[in-house]
Amino acid sequence: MTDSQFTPRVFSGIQPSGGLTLGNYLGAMKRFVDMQSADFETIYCMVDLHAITTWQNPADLRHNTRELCAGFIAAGIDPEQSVLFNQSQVPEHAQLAWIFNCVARMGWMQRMTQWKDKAGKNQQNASLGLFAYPALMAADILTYHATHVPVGDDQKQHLELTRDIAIKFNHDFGVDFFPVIEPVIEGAATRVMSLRDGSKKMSKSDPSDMSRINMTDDADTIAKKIRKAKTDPDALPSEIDGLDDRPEARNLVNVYAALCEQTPQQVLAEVGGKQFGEFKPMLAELAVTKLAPISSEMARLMNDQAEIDRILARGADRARAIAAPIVQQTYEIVGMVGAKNGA
Ligand code: AQP
Repeated sequence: MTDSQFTPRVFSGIQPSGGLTLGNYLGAMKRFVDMQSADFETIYCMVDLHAITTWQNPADLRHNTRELCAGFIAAGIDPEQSVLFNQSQVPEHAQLAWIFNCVARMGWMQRMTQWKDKAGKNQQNASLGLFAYPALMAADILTYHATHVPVGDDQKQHLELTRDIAIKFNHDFGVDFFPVIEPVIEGAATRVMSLRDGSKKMSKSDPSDMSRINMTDDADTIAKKIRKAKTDPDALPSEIDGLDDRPEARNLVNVYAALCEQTPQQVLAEVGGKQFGEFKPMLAELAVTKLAPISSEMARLMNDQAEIDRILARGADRARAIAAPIVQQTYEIVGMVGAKNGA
């Protein structure tokens, strides 16, 4: 299979499982905006079917889906240029996920670290959907024959599994039908860590609100969270090597670098030798400058939820126009009988 067989096409998604965090923004959404201006067709999705793999209050799910849509647009996604929609409005995702449930192997799923982390010690009580999550993710991507998938570092293993599913499907059915995707994991903040524990990822579902910066936090809250962020007593180093074994310091430097679009080394050249008492206010000011326009635009967009729903419905129509023929062809390859399924 040659790469040129497939149109360069970007797909990625974010779960409406809570408010957007700085981790989602720097690891994913900011990258989505960058790719929109490049030479790609871009498709971005609020993955609500993924969100319900853990319990979601229905009213919260509706609110979070609309707020996430507002976040995409406020961050710079143009719903005319990109296809922007929520997953459940395009049934082809779930249809292809079932086929992939029958391609993926139990052993592959059991190795997934996200499954182990989220199910924890209570795997018997976790939902079957949480276990099958990566097959749905593969379907999200491959139902558009996407070639490039920008994500944070935590999703790397799921993208490798997507490649394995595409390769096994193509091999089992003797076709060159699904592309073998390229993960795009780039930037200074591919894994933003918790502000309370430098060994844990910043996450919307962390029980501690102090562990994360939410895109809807006001300036005082952002400044307070950064002031209280866990650090160590030493001054910042001038060289990257000086961040070894200092996960909290590394995290704050990476966040600063990603926000001002520099490398961590460039940041250290500027701030090396400073104590956290001096660096934290610099970081807070930068974060507020970059995030405040996004959060105020999100609030403005949330005043017209009917317009958000129209954007999502229109995006879903455009998405289905791409996805439906690909799922139809998949059914034909697999041997499903139906009026539209060929011989
Ligand atoms: N801390 C992070 N640093 C960098 N990137 C991150 N992403 C998430 N957290 C960080 C990236 O954001 C995209 C969307 O993630 P998701 O919402 O689908 O699920 P997640 O990775 O499980 O994110 P959360 O915030 O931790 O959600 P919950 O708490 O619901 O599980 C992905 O590209 C992800 O890499």
